[in-house]
Amino acid sequence: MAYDPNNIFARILRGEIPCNRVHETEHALAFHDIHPQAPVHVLVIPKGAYVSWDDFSAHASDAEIAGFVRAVGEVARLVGVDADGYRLLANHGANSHQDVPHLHVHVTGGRPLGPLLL
Ligand code: D5M
Repeated sequence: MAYDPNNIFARILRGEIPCNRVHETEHALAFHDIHPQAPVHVLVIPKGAYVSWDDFSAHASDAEIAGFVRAVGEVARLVGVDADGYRLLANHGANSHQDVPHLHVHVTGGRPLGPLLL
């Protein structure tokens, strides 16, 4: 899938649309999900133009990948879910019901989440 430079997260990265920011680094931006499904529901996105985890892992530099992965861990600590546990989820493509075509990792927690429902 080609990257759409006007997807909503690209527009957030360009500052055209506001977000409720949690964390920002050289390689990543994190903000609260607009439709939270748990007491903590934060999205972490890379700053580069990658559609999905598949695209990112194939094409991003090692520095971007390391920076992004670190940022996810930092977000979990910043929002206070590291001690009790949290779930990471990234949707890829049509079968996963990926809505926004810019890679994002959902960080959810703040309550027992139960087993992963497929
Ligand atoms: O999840 C896409 C997620 O993106 C979904 O949980 C809603 C969220 N979303 C959509 N627009 C916004 C804005 N503007 N701010 C914050 N969160 C947003 P997916 O994995 O693609 O199904």
